[in-house]
Formats: sequence, C-alpha cells, structure tokens
Amino acid sequence: EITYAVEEQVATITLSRPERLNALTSTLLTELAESIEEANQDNTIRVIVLTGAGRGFCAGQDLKTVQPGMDHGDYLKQYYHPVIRALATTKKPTIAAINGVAAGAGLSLTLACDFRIVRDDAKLSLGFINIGLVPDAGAPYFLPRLIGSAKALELALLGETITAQQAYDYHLVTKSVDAGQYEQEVASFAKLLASRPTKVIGYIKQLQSASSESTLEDMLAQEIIYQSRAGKTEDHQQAVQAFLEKKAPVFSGR
Ligand code: LHQ
Repeated sequence: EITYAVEEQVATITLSRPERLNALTSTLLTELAESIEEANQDNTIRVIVLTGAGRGFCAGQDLKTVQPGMDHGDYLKQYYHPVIRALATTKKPTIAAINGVAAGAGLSLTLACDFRIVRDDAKLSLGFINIGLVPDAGAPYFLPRLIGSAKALELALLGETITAQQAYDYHLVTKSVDAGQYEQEVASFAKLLASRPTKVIGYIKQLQSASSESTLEDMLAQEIIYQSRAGKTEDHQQAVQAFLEKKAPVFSGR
C-alpha cells in the first residue's frame, strides 16, 4: 500500500490506494512508518518526499475499516503515532507533495513534514468534526504552531474544505503550484534541498524543534552544541574555503 523509490538521493514515498484516494489502513500506516525509518537510516538519502498515487493525496482514515467496538485512542497509538514521530524526528528534510485532496489524518500527515507543496487545484480539509471526531495524528500539536491558534481552531471547528490558495494565504502550505508545472516543481525543489548541507539541515531541525518548549537560556545552550557540531562538518569547512576562493560551494551532506 506504499511504494518507495529512490532517485538522485531523493526518497519518494507514495501512498498507493488510489481507488480510495489513498485512505489509510493499519497495513498502509505500518508500511509508511517503516519506509520513513528506512529513508532516515539510509546515509545516501538527502530528502524525503511524501505523496499520493492517482488524483488524491490522502482522504484520511479508511472509514470502511472503522468498526463499532474499536477504540480510536488505541488505534492512534498503535498505527498513527509511529508515523507522526518518524516524520517529526527524521533528520532529513521532508516535503509533503500534496498532489490532490488531503482530508482528516491525510492533512495531518502533511503537517508533520517540513514543507508542503500543493497543486493549485487540490482541496484541503481537517474534516474530523464532520464525522464527530477531534483532529488527530499530530494536528493538535502542529496546526496552531503553523498557522496560529485562532485559525487552527477555526479550521478544526468548521471542518470546511479550503482551496490551495486559501491554504497558502493562511501559511498552511509552503507554496501552491500550477497543476501543469506541479511535478517538475516538486522534483526541482527536492533536488535543491538534496544539494544543501544535509547533516547541518538535521541540526537545524533538531535545534528548532527544541525551541517550542525552551527558555532563551536553554536555546543559547543548544546553539552552542549544534554550532560546535556544524563547525566540524566537511560541508562547513569546504564552504568557507570555497567562499575564500570565490567559488560556489558543493555540499556532500557530510
Ligand atoms: C473513502 C474515504 C475514506 C474510505 C474517500 N474512507 N473511503 C479516524 C478513525 C479512527 C482512528 C483514528 O483516526 C481517524 C482519523 C481520520 O482521518 S478521520 C477522517 C476520515 N476522513 C474523512 O472523513 C474524509 C472522507 N472523505 C471525504 O470527505 C471525501 O471523499 C473527500 C473530500 C476526501 C474527497 O471527495 P471527492 O473528491 O468528491 O471524492 P469521493 O468522495 O467521490 O471519493 C472517491 C472514492 O473514495 C469514493 O468511493 P466510491 O466507491 O464511491 O468511488 C469514496 O467513498 C472513497 N473514499 N474517502 N476516508
């Protein structure tokens, strides 16, 4: 229910149940967590792209699998949370390539990524409220941080469908791209990220994620640790040398 492909140091993970708009099942979620972990561990991978097969990105949990006696909390803990943790803690930069509709936990998956590139004809919806559920799969954590608490609460309480343009205006997505240029744009953005100092990207992500729960003193201590590490990377040393020689730096990711 997942396909995993690697090209030029970019791992593309594709949700693959197109006949159901890539609605999520326990099997799909288990495979997804494994794929993210695989990309995270692989030293040759410098960018992770998450996208959907067919016309949708992801319609959230497959509602045909929701059984009457099922405990949604247990289900989240077992199947969703490993995926959200894997996305949120990977040291590689992550791009959600939102090729079509993203609803419910499908939208939540994108919020745990570093970048969201949306096709301009895609629709987005938190949706949970429409079936009497609270937002989940990390959305209650990420959404207010991304777009502010007032807008996050509005989307959660109204559950309405928004356009790519609205999502961009709310700062919910990084960019909205014309359908005709979409695939090319995602590929070139991934390529750009793959040419950056990958190890240092990981440090920047760790440093920033520490910020939400920290004081200034905590963060000053953290920047000492991470800048000390960054200063020892090949990429930093090589880039300073290139600067002095008036050349463009070439980052190896080490
Ligand atoms: C679907 C689904 C779907 C099954 C489209 N399931 N078949 C929940 C429960 C438990 C624990 C943990 O957490 C969660 C988290 C959640 O994610 S709750 C939210 C679940 N998702 C939704 O409520 C969204 C439901 N889907 C929709 O509102 C629409 O389908 C959207 C807006 C996504 C797309 O609309 P359209 O583009 O008009 O497509 P469509 O509705 O015609 O869907 C195409 C097919 O996909 C259709 O099947 P069919 O056999 O009639 O062609 C749908 O039934 C199926 N499908 N979403 N979540």
